[in-house]
Amino acid sequence: MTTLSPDIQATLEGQGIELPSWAFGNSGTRFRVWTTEGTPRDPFEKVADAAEVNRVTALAPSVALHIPWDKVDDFGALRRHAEDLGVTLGTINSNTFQDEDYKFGALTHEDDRIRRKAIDHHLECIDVMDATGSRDLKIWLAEGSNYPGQTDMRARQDRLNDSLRQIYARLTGDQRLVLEYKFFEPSFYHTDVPDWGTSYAQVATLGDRAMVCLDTGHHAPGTNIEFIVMQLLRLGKLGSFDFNSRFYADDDLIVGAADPFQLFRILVEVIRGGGLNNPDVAFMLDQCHNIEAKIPGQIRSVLNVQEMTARALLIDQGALAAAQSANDVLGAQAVFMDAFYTDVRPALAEWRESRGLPADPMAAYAASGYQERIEAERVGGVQAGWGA
Ligand code: AOS
Ligand code: ZN
Ligand code: ZN
Repeated sequence: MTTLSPDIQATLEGQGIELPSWAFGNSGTRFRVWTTEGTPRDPFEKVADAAEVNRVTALAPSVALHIPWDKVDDFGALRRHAEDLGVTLGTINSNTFQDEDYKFGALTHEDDRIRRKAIDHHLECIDVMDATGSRDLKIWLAEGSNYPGQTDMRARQDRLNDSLRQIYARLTGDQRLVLEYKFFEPSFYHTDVPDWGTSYAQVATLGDRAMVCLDTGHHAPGTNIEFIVMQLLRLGKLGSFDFNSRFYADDDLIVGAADPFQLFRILVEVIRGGGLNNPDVAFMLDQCHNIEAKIPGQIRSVLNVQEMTARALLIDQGALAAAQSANDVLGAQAVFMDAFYTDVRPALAEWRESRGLPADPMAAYAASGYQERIEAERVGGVQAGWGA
């Protein structure tokens, strides 16, 4: 059996993956939102479910919130509730995609009233961050256009920059702004932040506490995502990941399910570029569990990240560097693939047990009775956000 060296164990011990509150709500596609028994009825129950993932894995110490989906009267109470359950409240995600006013843009809108409203929403999100103790404000913008000639793309970049500057100016202490890019959807001709270059160009004008968020589902098929990871880490501008996997578009499926090798390659660059415990980078999931059980779906997801991280840490870096310097193409590739093909699951199970955790977190959750309890207790759970 493969063993994990004390160095690898120490690195893995520091690993933390933030869970999205919306992963615990009902979700679906534009055709149908499916319901699941036991779905949380409010943000307190979403946080409780996230804490359950952490209880059996010790891998998920924080929960990201989405405003207004997770709006509560007393964010201090939500924070205490999270802390009582052994987790913290993490990234605050803004929402400018469900209001009629934003049909033609929000932070880029030509109409000052609407742009002001969108900026104010972000300022409110920072108020929430003050109450929750969150570090990051994550901005994903659903704006753009559907037809060539429809809009002045350049003027929109200028308005976006002005809006972001106003939001950035409200941050205090170690708070940060992370700007997520996506090359399509809901707009199909252009989006205002389509790629890492645009996100970088925008945040670079703001200051050190403005960073890029990379969602693994937001690239054209065939894109070398690990190259982007490398470049952003090299530039000191990778602020966060939204991990998920995709077959076709922004599928938001379980990370590592569609292409485990891509996840491995990304984690190799994370390790190369400053390490897994790099304080600049927040590792988050951005997933929805349309048809599978939600809490086990999140457990499976964080375990997938842990397994691929362990494999990436197993690369014989000395042998790889030697092969690379010698331009030994096949030798270098063999070293790389040896690590990828190593089954680390038995070693991870043993290591978990040595730390007082369940060897098999999926089985431990299934045996815990938690699922049966929430199915009995919760009636009328809410969907992840759409229409909520
Ligand atoms: C949208 O495609 C993005 O991935 C965002 O991160 C979004 O806010 C999140 O998926 C919740 O809807
Ligand atoms: Zn995302
Ligand atoms: Zn997305």
